[in-house]
Amino acid sequence: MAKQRVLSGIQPSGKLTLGNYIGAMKNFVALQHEHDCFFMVVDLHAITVPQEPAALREQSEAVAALFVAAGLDPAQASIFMQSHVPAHAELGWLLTTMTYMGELERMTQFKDKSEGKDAVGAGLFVYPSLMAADILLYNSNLVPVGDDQKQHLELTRDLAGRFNYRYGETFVIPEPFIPKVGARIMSLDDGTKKMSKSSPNVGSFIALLDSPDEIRKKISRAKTDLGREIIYDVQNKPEVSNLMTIFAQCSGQTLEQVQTTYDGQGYGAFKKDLAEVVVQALEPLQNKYADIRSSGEIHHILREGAERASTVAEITLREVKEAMGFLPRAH
Ligand code: ATP
Ligand code: LTN
Repeated sequence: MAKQRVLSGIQPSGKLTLGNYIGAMKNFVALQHEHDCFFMVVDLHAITVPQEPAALREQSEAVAALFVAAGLDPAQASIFMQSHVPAHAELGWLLTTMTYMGELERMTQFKDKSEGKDAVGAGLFVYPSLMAADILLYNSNLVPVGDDQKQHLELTRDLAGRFNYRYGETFVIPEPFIPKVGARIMSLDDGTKKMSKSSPNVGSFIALLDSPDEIRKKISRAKTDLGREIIYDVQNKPEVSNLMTIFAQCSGQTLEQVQTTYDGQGYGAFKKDLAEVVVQALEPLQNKYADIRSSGEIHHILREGAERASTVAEITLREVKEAMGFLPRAH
């Protein structure tokens, strides 16, 4: 049987966080051996909010290098920049014309990111149609993402179904692949908000490239709930539950094991151990990252990835345009 196709993307809109790693990248790495994988740096998505050109360039290369540092093998998975494959922008437009305003108005990511701002780019609004294009171009079966992307995946499925209904069977309907534990790592300063790389408070997230001392400082200052028990109870103890999730994901233990170990102990001892667990989990990734950046090999990896991705994407785009009635260009 043919391998299932897996695709996902991460925005180069800031420094990648432990949330990106636990919610998404860890699964990219786990899926690469048994599946036909495409992982991209979604730079066209990042510009839906203003980006400074030099920062965008640096963060794009950094995210690609982090993919490899986290354990993605370019021989197994195609790693590429979204903007290197023009078919994304083109299918994005075609699908935008089929997306209803009402659907986009319901997207919570748009509501969150536009709230309180008076100049919001139209790209932020139509962003989910571009994400649908990213996924559908590759006939992806599985899309590993964190919990916050569920709604965008639902829209992608609806658009694929709508297209197939109007123009004939063209797209595969993708399934989200969301981890059971760690699908929504919370902010260190507010256990009810998602840890976000674009937060103005750097103390609210752990960046994958934070130094051991920064990690220790951020965890010691992380907000904790009232009381002193280490209990997993998301309703009543969101902050501690989040720290326990991070502990479990970085140590390979279950939440039950973490709770048993710290039964009867206070926050101080727990946080101290948690910092060391996170430092140790990130150490190999950080070392590998430094090697990859200094070798410059990422450019070669991205070139090969874009070639493989373009081959697949162009075939789908041609089929889509033909199905919709575009006049083919004569050779
Ligand atoms: P921002 O926080 O700046 O809005 P983001 O990190 O949510 O950006 P991406 O970089 O595109 O956006 O996210 C990449 C992947 O990481 C997505 O699959 C997303 O669901 C996942 N992810 C992001 N934040 C978290 C989190 N706090 N917990 C779990 N998964 C997350
Ligand atoms: N919308 C996602 C990033 C993203 C993506 C994708 C994820 C863009 N295209 C395709 C999976 C598949 C986000 O904001 N995290």
